[in-house]
Amino acid sequence: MSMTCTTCPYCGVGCGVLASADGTIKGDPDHPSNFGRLCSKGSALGETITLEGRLLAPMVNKQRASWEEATALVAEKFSAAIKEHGPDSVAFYVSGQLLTEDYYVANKLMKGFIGSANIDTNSRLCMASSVAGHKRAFGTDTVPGTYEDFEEADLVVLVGSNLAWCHPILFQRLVAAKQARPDMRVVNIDPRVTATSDLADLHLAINADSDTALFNHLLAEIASRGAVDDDYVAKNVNGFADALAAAQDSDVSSTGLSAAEIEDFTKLWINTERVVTIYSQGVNQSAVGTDKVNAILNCHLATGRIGRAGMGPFSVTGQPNAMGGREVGGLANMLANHLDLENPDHRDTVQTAWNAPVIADHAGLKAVDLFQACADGKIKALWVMSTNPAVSMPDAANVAQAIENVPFTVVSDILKDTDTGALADVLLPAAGWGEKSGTVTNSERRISRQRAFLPLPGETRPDWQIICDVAQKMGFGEAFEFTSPAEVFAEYAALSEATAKFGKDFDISGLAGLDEADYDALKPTQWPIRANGSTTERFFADGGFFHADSKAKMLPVKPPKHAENGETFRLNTGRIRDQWHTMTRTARAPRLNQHLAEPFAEINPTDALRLGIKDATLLRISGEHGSAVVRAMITSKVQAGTIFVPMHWTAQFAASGRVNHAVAPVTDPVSGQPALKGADVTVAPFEAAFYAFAASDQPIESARPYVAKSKTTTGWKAEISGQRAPKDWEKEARETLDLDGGEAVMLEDAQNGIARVAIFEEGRLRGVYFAARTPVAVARGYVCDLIGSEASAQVLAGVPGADQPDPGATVCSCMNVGINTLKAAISDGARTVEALGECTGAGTNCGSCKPELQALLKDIPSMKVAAE
Ligand SMILES: Nc1nc2c(c(=O)[nH]1)N[C@H]1C(S)=C(S)[C@@H](COP(=O)(O)OP(=O)(O)OC[C@H]3O[C@@H](n4cnc5c(=O)[nH]c(N)nc54)[C@H](O)[C@@H]3O)O[C@H]1N2
Ligand SMILES: Nc1nc2c(c(=O)[nH]1)N[C@H]1C(S)=C(S)[C@@H](COP(=O)(O)OP(=O)(O)OC[C@H]3O[C@@H](n4cnc5c(=O)[nH]c(N)nc54)[C@H](O)[C@@H]3O)O[C@H]1N2
Ligand code: SF4
Ligand SMILES: [Mo]
Repeated sequence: MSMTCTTCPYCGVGCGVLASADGTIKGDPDHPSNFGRLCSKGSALGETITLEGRLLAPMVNKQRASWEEATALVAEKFSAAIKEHGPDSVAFYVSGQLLTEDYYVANKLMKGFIGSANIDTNSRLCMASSVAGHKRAFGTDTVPGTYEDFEEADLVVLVGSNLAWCHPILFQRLVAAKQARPDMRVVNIDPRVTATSDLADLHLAINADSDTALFNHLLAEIASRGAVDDDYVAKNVNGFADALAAAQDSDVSSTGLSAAEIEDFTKLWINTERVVTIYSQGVNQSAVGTDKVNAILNCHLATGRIGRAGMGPFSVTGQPNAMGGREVGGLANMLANHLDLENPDHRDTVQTAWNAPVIADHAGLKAVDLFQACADGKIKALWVMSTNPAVSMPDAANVAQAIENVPFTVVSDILKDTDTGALADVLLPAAGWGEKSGTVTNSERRISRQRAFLPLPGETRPDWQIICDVAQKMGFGEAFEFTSPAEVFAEYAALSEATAKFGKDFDISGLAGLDEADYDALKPTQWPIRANGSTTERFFADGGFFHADSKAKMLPVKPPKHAENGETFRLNTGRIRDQWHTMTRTARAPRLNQHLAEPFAEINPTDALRLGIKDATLLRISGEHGSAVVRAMITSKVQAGTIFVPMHWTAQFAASGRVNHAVAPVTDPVSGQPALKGADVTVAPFEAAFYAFAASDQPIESARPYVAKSKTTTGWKAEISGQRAPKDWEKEARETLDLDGGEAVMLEDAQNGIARVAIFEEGRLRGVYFAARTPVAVARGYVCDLIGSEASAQVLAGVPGADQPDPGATVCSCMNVGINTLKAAISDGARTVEALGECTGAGTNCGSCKPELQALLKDIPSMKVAAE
């Protein structure tokens, strides 16, 4: 079967993928992001392209409608709101997962034809502080370097980035570089120990939000130890003295680090010329995120370590097209092509190029304010595309209510049932990955093609086309008469020709005039691509910044005071290795549900002891506006007084585990980015009367207060808890498993609150239900594998017989290797990740679990070695 060359739809690494319609997926050996490798999520893409759960036709008020009816209604409602209440009464909330062509037309419609800048994106929750920090320092939103800089650096500092799980292929490139050059040093700055910390020579568990204090200290030491590049600063930088004064004035003790740790870091940084500082959401998602970004940029500017091989600050982007969205101007405070909304020349040029009736002349509402305006009744029509704000926004329960409060809401998604889609008046079926075509830009400014290799299912349409249909029905026909993504891209490149005169960093005028065939054949290309064919691989080595005087600006930044938590906890949130955001795609792949199958909180042993929380029991996290219930994972990886909870779970998979219910909508005053890593919460045990584990060949349903479901290769499984134990366990089991018929075999010890039910039909096991007063000990993988087979009542033992080993919780999802298998291999003498791979297969496919294998090797006291 022929393979189509496309790009992974998940993270901002932007890996090249070879895909075919039968679900075969391979890494593209020729793509400069990944050279053939894929991580666990990329490798499992073939399992996520099923049509199960897909939205295949437009729906109006939950009834099937034609495209004609649905788009006419959307156009009519938006036009009516604009006519009656003005252009700022409508809004689009879009996504860094849209393709550039989708994003371009959405932005054009809102800013140039509706005449409002009320188009904001989930990138506000993701990259806004980096964008704002870049603009303050460089005069524009530029990522100066390239991925090769990671490999060429002698020191890589990872700040607030769990690269091992969130940008796995970049992490693997870093691991390989460090293996090849063992002198390379890696520092990881994160309040928490993560899979990334394992690679680090130095892990700095700083207090939350004290990054500015640390980098200010570094700047002061750079100055006092004579490491300033005076020539570079004199020629290319403003604001040095003020920034230094602020740095000297700040107190590094708020980091909570020891003097020795601080000195190790300072010496390493100052004495290593080739240093790359990679940063991500631990920096951005904060009420002081923009200042943290500038504190980092200050150190690189003061030393002139920017834009040269192996040197520079590097903001790694989260979503596949976070960068493309920034380029087309998809944020409420930006104009297209890195131009400024406030600049009349910029506005004129864009308006003329678009031949637009109007052009927005003031910033629109940023995400948190946008949903507040929905709650306040100021937004009369809202269109959400390719994002799930009812889950991913802070204060999510109120955001859901705010969306309900909007008189007319449209949601474009690929799925029928999402938490946000449930609130929509109109649901529009979008074509998904593999079905649509366009471009995305990765973290290193590289534009790659996504290409279709599947037919459009049902009545789905690509997002750009849906937007153009509505624009045409609103009366903006000519400007939206595109018939292909290539035509959209051609116009975008032509706009770049018109805006090139402003001399901005972003320039793709060299791609103007690309025809369909050229577009189809477009190879991964880094911008700028200027009309004269020139490019800039790295920016700013010789200055050339984008402020009026071509100089960069160092900012005086003040760290926030470190507040002791007292009774409250600091709630840190983020990601796990095998799920993507609100799980609409990754949770369809059973192998991705094996790694961490339910919402949890990492909590420090001292806190757990104090609160009376035992491992694997449940705890409740309460914020000002709402709460969540998740599993306790007791570990000293998190500091006392803090907990870490993943962001992924939704009403579809674990309604109680929606962590954003407990996160307050506090934002950074400069960027408007929410402080998703720093909510104040209280933590208490959730008093469960019973814990249950269920597996069925049917979807599991339960109204109990804690239910976390996931798909398996044989059906579904769930973890369930309640505060009152049922009287009739068989009835409870049958309802939960959705199995009326067949024969139930039961084991009950009423006195100890233990009940085990297995349901058989025609000699096959259809479902099991294990309940106990304490967290149930069952070999989950083993039991799930038996569903649908001719198992015996022996299954009620919950563990395999002595002749069959229990592999334990999955560590390697590609090769399906469990922790017990790995531990056994280690006690049999495996001492390296490679040796573990040879005897168990773990880590030999995508390699995403290698950091965990490494951690296991470190953790387990080597009994064999002692015996030798
Ligand atoms: N598997 C997977 N990969 C993904 C995604 C996914 O959903 N799943 N999403 C993608 C997207 S959109 C994004 S934005 C990226 C995010 O990628 P990352 O930013 O790497 O991931 P996070 O887990 O959100 O947060 C990173 C770390 O910040 C730390 N942190 C919290 N507070 C602070 C602080 O005050 N200072 C410092 N220095 N660190 C702090 C947290 O402990 C956490 O380990 O991942 C992308 N890749
Ligand atoms: N507490 C906490 N909250 C967070 C974060 C955190 O670290 N902590 N991180 C934040 C960050 S960085 C981000 S990026 C956001 C992500 O949060 P969201 O963007 O809300 O999450 P996704 O699950 O990626 O949502 C994408 C939606 O688009 C749909 N979709 C997929 N493909 C297409 C398509 O081609 N067209 C259309 N129209 N729809 C499609 C999917 O089914 C899904 O419903 O979450 C933010 N929220
Ligand atoms: S690192 Fe993984 S998720 Fe990210 S683009 Fe590459 S294959 Fe996709
Ligand atoms: Mo993100």
